[in-house]
This record gives sequence, C-alpha cells and structure tokens, in this order.
Amino acid sequence: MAEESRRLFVALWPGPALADRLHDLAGEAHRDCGGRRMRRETLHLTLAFIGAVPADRLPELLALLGQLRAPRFQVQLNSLGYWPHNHIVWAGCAEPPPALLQLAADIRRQTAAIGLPASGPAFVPHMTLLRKATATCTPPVAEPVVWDVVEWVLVESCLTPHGADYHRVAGWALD
Ligand code: 3AM
Repeated sequence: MAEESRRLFVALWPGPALADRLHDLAGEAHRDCGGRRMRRETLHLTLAFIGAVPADRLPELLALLGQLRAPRFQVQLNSLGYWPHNHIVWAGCAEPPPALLQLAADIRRQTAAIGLPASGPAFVPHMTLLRKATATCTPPVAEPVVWDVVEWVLVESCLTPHGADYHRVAGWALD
C-alpha cells in the first residue's frame, strides 16, 4: 500500500483584520488586472513549499521547526507585481525586512538538512492576491498594508476541485 503523505508548506498567515485589508487590496488589483481573487481565508505569504511529506516524518519535521528561533518583524506590503509564468498578481514589499529573509533561509536550510528541501524558485517574499490575471499592468498601492508578524505556521494544502484548502498543522511564535 502507498505510504500516506501530507502536502505541506511553511507560511506567514494574516489574522482576520489584516486578511480583510488584504482582500480589499486584492479587490483594487482585480479592477485593473482581472483574474480570480484568492479567498480571504486563503491569503498567506509562503516561506517554503516543502510538498509531499511522508506522514511518519511529520513528528521529526515539527521537532526541527520548533527549534528555530527568530525575532518579530514588520512587513510593509507596499507594491503589486505580476508574474507572467504563473499569471499571478501579488503584493510585495520594496524592502523586505532582513528578519523575514533570515527566517525563510533558516527554514529552508533546516528542512533540506533532513531531506525535505523546499521546491520552487529562490525565495521572493510575496502574497498572491489574484490568480489567472488577464492584465499585466499592476496599479500602485494607495495605502501600504502594515503587518506586524508575530508567528509563522506549518500548513497542509489539500487539493480539491475548487482549489486548494489550507489547514493549519502547527504554529510557532516569533520572539
Ligand atoms: O504562495 P504562492 O501563492 O506563490 O503556488 C503555491 C503557493 O504559492 C505553491 O506553494 C504555495 C502554497 O500552496 N506551490 C504549490 N505547489 C508547488 C510546488 N510543487 C508550489 N511551490 C513550489 N513547488
């Protein structure tokens, strides 16, 4: 029988008030760029996409990630971008805080060390707002969204006919 696996990634997840604000920003982008807005409850900033993890390795992964220590930081989402290769419109920051880059690098190094490397390209902090965007020109952000990040989470992605559903597996506070 095939071994059970979980499709996992590590992310920053906004609280409800911030998700409302980001969903509004997605609405503003949608007017110019078209496509499909991410559902409010699915908005997140991916730090590392690990992919299929054998279920019996989950305790090891949780223990490893739980050992990481990182300071709190603030992310200012103050620009929009479009990637032609996957047709997404995303919110990003002109100057990513070093603590954010360090956290993503630490997570990626640690998971790779136990044979669970992140897949995909090098880390570029971004929050996907629209998928299947039809216009490539993104408007300026009228009012930056300021995010005081206090925790990071391990999330399971469950693929369904209507898109991915996300379930929090664990979370860790920043210092
Ligand atoms: O955070 P964004 O929206 O850029 O596209 C997926 C999403 O990216 C990406 O992981 C994030 C959380 O689902 N993703 C999905 N499958 C992937 C893969 N095989 C992947 N990234 C890299 N490799």
